[in-house]
Parts: sequence; C-alpha cells; structure tokens
Amino acid sequence: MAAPARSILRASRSARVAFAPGRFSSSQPTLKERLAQLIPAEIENVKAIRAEHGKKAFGPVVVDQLYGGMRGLPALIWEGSVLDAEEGIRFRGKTIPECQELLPRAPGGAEPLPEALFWLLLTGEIPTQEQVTGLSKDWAARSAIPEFVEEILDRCPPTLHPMSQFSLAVTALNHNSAFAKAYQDGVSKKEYWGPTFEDSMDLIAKLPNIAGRIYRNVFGDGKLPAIDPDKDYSHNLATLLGFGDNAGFVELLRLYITIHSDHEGGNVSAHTGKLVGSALSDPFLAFAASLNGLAGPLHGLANQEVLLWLRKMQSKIGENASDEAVKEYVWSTLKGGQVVPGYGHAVLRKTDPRYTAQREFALKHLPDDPLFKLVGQIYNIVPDILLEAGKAKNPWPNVDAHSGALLTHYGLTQMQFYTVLFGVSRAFGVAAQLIWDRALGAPLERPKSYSSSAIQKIFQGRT
Ligand code: CMX
Repeated sequence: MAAPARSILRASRSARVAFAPGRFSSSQPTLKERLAQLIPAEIENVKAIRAEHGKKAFGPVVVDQLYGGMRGLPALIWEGSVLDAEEGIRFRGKTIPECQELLPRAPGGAEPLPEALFWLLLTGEIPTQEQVTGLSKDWAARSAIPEFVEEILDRCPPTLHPMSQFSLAVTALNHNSAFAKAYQDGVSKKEYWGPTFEDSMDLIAKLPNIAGRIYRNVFGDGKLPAIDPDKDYSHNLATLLGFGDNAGFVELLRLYITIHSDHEGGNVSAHTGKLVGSALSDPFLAFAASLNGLAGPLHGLANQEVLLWLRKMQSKIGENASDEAVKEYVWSTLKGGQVVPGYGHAVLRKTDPRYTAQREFALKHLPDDPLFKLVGQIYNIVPDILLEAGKAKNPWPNVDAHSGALLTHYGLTQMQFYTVLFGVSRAFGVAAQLIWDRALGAPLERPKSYSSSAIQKIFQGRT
C-alpha cells in the first residue's frame, strides 16, 4: 500500500486527545503514590538480603554455560514474575488462571485488564476497580505521539517490517524523555525512579497509537481514529486497529496483553531492556532495544513464523490433511534443518500455560474454527516427533504456537504484524522492571567474558 495522503494524516492529527495525564482516582492512592510508599521498605529488604547472603556462593557455573547461551545461569533479580520449568509463569506469585480470577475486568468482560496486571507487576498487589480505571484514563491522556514520530512512521516504506517501524518510533520517543532531561538537569540517584516511572507510563500509553499507525499505514488506508478516554487500554488498541466493535477481539486483546507481558527476567526482550536500561539509557531507548530482540524468529517473531509455517503446510498438503500428511510435513521441516516454530523453550519443560490459556479461550469462543482445529491437530503430533528426533529438550508448545490462530479468527490476518502485539504487551514487563531497577539503584550490568584460550589455561593440568 502507498503512503497515506497528507490530508488524511492531518485529519488524524487533529483527532489527538486533548487532555493531560494526572490523578484519575479520587480516594485511593494512584500507582505512583503506592510505589512511593513501597520503595523504601524494598530498599531495606534488599540491603538486608545482601548483608545476610551477599557473600554466599549461588550454585556452580560450568564452562558449557559460557558457550551455551548462559542457560540456567543465576544472574538477575526480578520480582515481577518467575518462570518454573514445569509449571510455567507466575506473575507476583499468581498463575494465569489466578490472575484471570482475581484481577479486575472490564464491565461485562471475563478476561483480566492489562492495567491491573501492570499494577500487580509493580506492587505485588491487586488494584481496585477504581485504580484500574484511573490507569486506563491516565494512559488515554498520555496516548498522543509527537507529530515527528507520526511522520517517521508515515515515511517508512510499507515493505519495512512492522517490527523495524515499531522500534524506530519507540527510539524516537526518547526526544521527550523525562528521565533523559532530569539526568541532564542533575537529578539525584535517589530520584531516578520518578522520571523513569513517567517515561514508562508514557511509553505504554503511546504504543497503541504507534501500533495502530503502523497497521493502518502498512495494511490499510492510513486513517486512524482517536483514543476514547472512557475505554480501557485494550479496547482503544482494538479500535485503532479497526476491531473496536468486535467484543470478542477486545476480550482476546485483554488476555493477550496480560499473558505476553512478562516471562521473568532472562528472556531476550526482558533482559535486553534491563541491560540497556542499566546504562541509564531512558525507558524508550531501553525498550526499543527489547523490541529488536523480540523481532528475532527464535523469540517473538515465532508467532509470525508459526502462521507462515501453517499456511505453507496447508498449501502443500491441503486444508484438511490427515495426521499422516501432517507428520510427514513436520519431519520435512526438521530434515530441512529448520525448527518447528512455536515448539520448544529455553526454560519450560511442559506445555506453556500461556498456550493453555489461549486454547481455553478458543474452546470458549471459537471451538469450530478450522485454524484452531489445525493447531490442536499439530499439538497431538509435534511433541512425539520432537521427542523421536531427540534434540529438543522441550517438545511442548510455547505461547507462539497459538496466538496467530486466534488473531486470524477475528480477521487480523496480517502475520507480519503479530510480533508488534507481542511488543506492546512486553512493554508492561520491561517498564515495570526498569522502574524497580532505578528505584533500587541497580548498577551497570557488566558480566565477564573469557576467550577459549583463557578457559584452556584455567583448566590446564586439571582433569
Ligand atoms: N524444532 C526443531 N528443533 C528444535 C526445536 C524445535 N521447535 N526446539 C529446540 N530444537 C533444537 C535446537 O535447535 C537445538 O538444536 P542444535 O543442538 O542443533 O542447536 C536442540 O534442539 C536443543 O535445543 P534446546 O536446548 O531444546 O532449546 P534452546 O534453549 O536452545 O532453544 C528455542 C529454545 C525456543 C529457541 C527453541 O526451542 C526453538 O528454536 N523453538 C522454535 C522457535 C520458537 O518457537 N521460539 C519462541 C519461543 C518463545 C518466545 O520467546 O516467544
């Protein structure tokens, strides 16, 4: 699609939301006020843990971990979420079904609101409905993106991958970074978390306008509706993508953002954000780096790859293929030296509960969808083949094996866009981590690298 006409762009600019962020809940603490209450105790807690355990060894490091992508190396602290190999993710100790049960929902909705998940990630507490509504309104108020960022996106060729456009736009948001300005103005280390919080809130708030603009520029007519200050974040994102009237899609987005938000600290996107943030790069720069990691096919791009792979399979063996034909196709993928996208995981050793949550959503809302049925058929076939092939440590599906089928069902068929939605969601976890890192004074990351000859020298003469 060609770049949209200037007149259309101007029309969308004039539809900007014209109100300012601030306090939207009357009697209860806002997220920032609650954090300000929690931070001093957490600083003392960390001091106490370091005083008591700081000099103790924490498991052996073996040479294979230096060569092997640091699998299992204990190296990071992050309270927001913890990943258990067997059980999967817990957000502040809560499983996905527990979050679905406990976190506030939209009126008439059944899925948790991502606003509530962000509150939980940051504070470990379940917010009230009023606090969640306050966050929705605050994000709506902060949602407009600068005109020059709109222009950057409008000038991108539609052939530039949506993830590259996303990363460009997020990097450019650093133009208005409160943290970068405060740092230049000589802010004290103790105050770092305040402007980091403001940038993080702005970052999350502006992502729907960026994602919507990319989607409309690349796949539509470039026209973008306005954010509605009375709607929740997912509803507004759905509207910007053109699916605001579809209640099923809006519910899906609420679940989607919640389960994709965070996956402990060591995955590529979360760790990259933390690493870059540790140089005191502001949240926009840090999260843009996260996005570049998420855009890799072994990480977030796998949701695009799954759909591509399914479509290729269908064009080769037909739409209602037998189990035998599917098995043959899976083997041909492996024999071609490729991975089966959506299967395997660096930490998990069981079916990803994020996959299960999406499967349950599909069983409830789209049980007869043909692509959902194919995803289910593959689930019954791939693990045995991966086990037989004998390489993958985890033969079970991950989050990316399912998400594309759900989006396709509701009409979001442009698979190149899928990782952008993963990126919008991942901002919640990365932002929460950056805020706490600045609050706790996390230092510059600087692990040690070794040369192979140094390794040989260290172990010379030892068996
Ligand atoms: N298909 C084929 N081979 C696979 C495989 C899969 N789905 N998963 C792992 N393997 C292979 C690895 O490529 C590796 O092969 P080599 O020894 O030839 O290098 C071997 O099995 C051992 O790998 P592993 O220890 O089980 O897995 P890793 O921790 O190295 O990698 C992951 C994890 C996710 C990159 C890998 O399972 C994979 O490539 N999966 C497909 C891509 C995918 O779905 N990624 C999304 C992950 C979730 C996310 O981040 O969004």
